[in-house]
Parts: sequence; C-alpha cells; structure tokens
Amino acid sequence: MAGACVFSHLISLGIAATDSTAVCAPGTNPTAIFEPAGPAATHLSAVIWLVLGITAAIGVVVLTLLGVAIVKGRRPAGLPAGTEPTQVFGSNQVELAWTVVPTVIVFLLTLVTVRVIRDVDLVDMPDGALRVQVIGHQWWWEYRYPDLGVVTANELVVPVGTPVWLEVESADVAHSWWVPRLAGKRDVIPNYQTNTWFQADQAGTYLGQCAEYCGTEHAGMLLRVDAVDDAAFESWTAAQRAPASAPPSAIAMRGRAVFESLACATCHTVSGVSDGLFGPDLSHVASRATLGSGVIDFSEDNLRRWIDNPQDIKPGCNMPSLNLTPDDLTAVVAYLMELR
Ligand code: HEC
Ligand SMILES: [Cu+2]
Repeated sequence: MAGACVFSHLISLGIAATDSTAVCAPGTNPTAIFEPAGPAATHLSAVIWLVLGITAAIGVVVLTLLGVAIVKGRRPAGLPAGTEPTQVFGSNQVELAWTVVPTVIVFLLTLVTVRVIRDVDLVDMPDGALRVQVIGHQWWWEYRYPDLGVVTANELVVPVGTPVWLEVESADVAHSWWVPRLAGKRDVIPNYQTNTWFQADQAGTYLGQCAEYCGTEHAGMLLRVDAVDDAAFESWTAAQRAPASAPPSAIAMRGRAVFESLACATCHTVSGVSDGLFGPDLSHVASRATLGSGVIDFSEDNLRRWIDNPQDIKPGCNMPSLNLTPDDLTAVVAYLMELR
C-alpha cells in the first residue's frame, strides 16, 4: 500500500533507510510500525489503524461541513459589506449529535485500547519464554540471558517464534527500548525494573532506537534484534558461552597483553581475562555485525578506527581515546578479531 508506505516512512525512524525505493517494498523497512512482525506489534498497529481511520473520517466530516458553511454562508450579492449573516441559536438535534457521537467514539476507543493493553502489557512472563535482562547505558545496551549464562551487548539474538520476556533496567539515566516492528516502547528507568515482551514471527533483523532522550549520544543508541531459527540460536548460545580461548597467533597474544595492561580491561569484560563492567562485554565482540551500538558496521578497519579514536566516530561517548601506539593498536585489533 503506497499510502501506508509513505506514512510508515514518515513515522518510522528510517535508520537503515538510505534508499527510499528499497525501503518502500513491503517487509523491507526494518523500523516500520505498520509492518508488525509479531503479536505485540500486530495488536498495536491494529489500534493505530483504527484510530487513524476514525480520526480521518472525523476529519472528512468536519472539513466537508466547513466547506458547506463557507459556500452557503457567503454574503449574498448586492448586500453591503459588513452585513451579518442570519444568526442561529440553539439546535437540540445538533447539540445532541455532537455530544453523543464523540462519547460513543471515545467509549469504543477505550474498550479497544483496554483490550490491547491487556494483550500487550503482560504482568507475568509467558510460558516457555526466553528471559533476557536489558540494561540501558549511556549510550549502549547490555543484554544478559540469566538462564543461558550468556552476556552480550547491543545485538539481541533471539529464536524465532518464541516469546521473549525482557526485564528492563537502567545503569544511569532514563532510556526507552523501542523496536517498532516487534513491540511498543518500554521505559528504561534507573532503580526500577520494568518488563515487556515480544515474539518475532519471521526470521530477520529488526532495528530500533532509544526513544527517550538520554544525553549527547542518544541518537547513536540504536537497537538491533536478530531473530534466527532454533538451530542457529543453539549454536549462537553455545559460541557465546564458550570462554575466549587462548589467542592462537603471536600478535594476538601481544594484543591481549596490551588489552590487560591498558585501561581496556578495567572497563570491559572478556570472559576469563578481565571483568570491567563500565563498557560492553567484549568476550565475543567479533561475532557482532555492528560497533558502538549500531553506529558503524563491524569490520577490522572499523574496529581499528573505533579503538584508535572512538570520539571521532561517536563524539561524546564514554570510551576515551587512549592514544595507542600503532603497534599496540594493531595487536589489540588482532586480538579482538579473534574473539568470535
Ligand atoms: C573508561 C572506560 C573504557 C575504556 C578505558 C575503554 N573502553 Fe571501550 N568502550 C567503553 C564504552 C562506554 C563503550 C560503549 C560506547 C558506546 O557505544 O557508546 C566502549 C565500546 C568499545 C567497543 C565497541 C563494542 C561494541 O560492541 O560496540 C570496543 C571494541 C572497545 N570499546 C574496545 C576497547 C579497547 C580495545 C580498549 C583499550 C584500548 C577500550 N575499549 C577502553 C568504555 C571504555
Ligand atoms: Cu536515549
């Protein structure tokens, strides 16, 4: 539907939206609220369409009446300027109509909304759900799978067709977790746990964006959910659980020493090597598709650029530029490239 496409384009965030024709093919806009990919988002988009439909109908009626009034209320030719039109006072029918009709509409919308809230805003974890702790940080996301022993950052990997129960917290200020094709926004609040859930019905990558202003790099705090089939999810968890093995190459060995001797280790965890918690867990950083909470793609070059000067890529972010020597930088990059 072309109209829906333009609309969803306007409303959605268009993070990956560089080519507008590609984005407008159905199912290709990774952030469209009108292309729900799971039950929670489907319920929400149904209410959005209903509200849009009703308000559009009201708009048509009001604008038509306005048009009629403008045309019929014109000063008849021949009367001098300033002549007042006939004044009409009181009409029980009209007053009754504009009281009863809006009341009925608001009542209907209330009923529908309450039902959708019941379906979307679950109080308890659904049966068979995968439990994930989401911790918002300025300006990246920490994901912990307490029942699987997996900790990762910025890219949430989930099995397709399984409900995912999110326990949402913040390490600093308020954020909001929002992946439009999967679920509505959920506030991320310091010292208070909120919950939400979603289920991805089709395999694919779903994008989103922190939806609560949280400081300098708010716009660079992107969200990414990869829904994969059960077998792929099993092998992903197995790989994430495996400890980072001893670096096979000499240069990576040296990189690990640099990582441990510089401040990297005080801010980052690499399982079995360091336990810093201020920045993203890097135990398997080379298995990710992006860096810096989605601001750039993961590649050896970009990793090098990031470590060399993160402030150049994500100005204001909480990782300082450590001014590594070119040799140290090459070694650290070689080490991190082996953390798959
Ligand atoms: C003061 C704490 C601190 C120090 C020291 C630090 N980092 Fe970071 N690092 C961070 C934070 C915070 C982020 C997240 C930045 C963001 O996305 O906003 C980050 C992000 C990263 C990322 C991107 C991870 C991802 O998945 O997006 C890599 C790689 C990284 N750091 C490597 C290093 C290396 C290598 C060193 C040492 C040379 C280092 N860091 C030193 C805090 C630190
Ligand atoms: Cu934010």
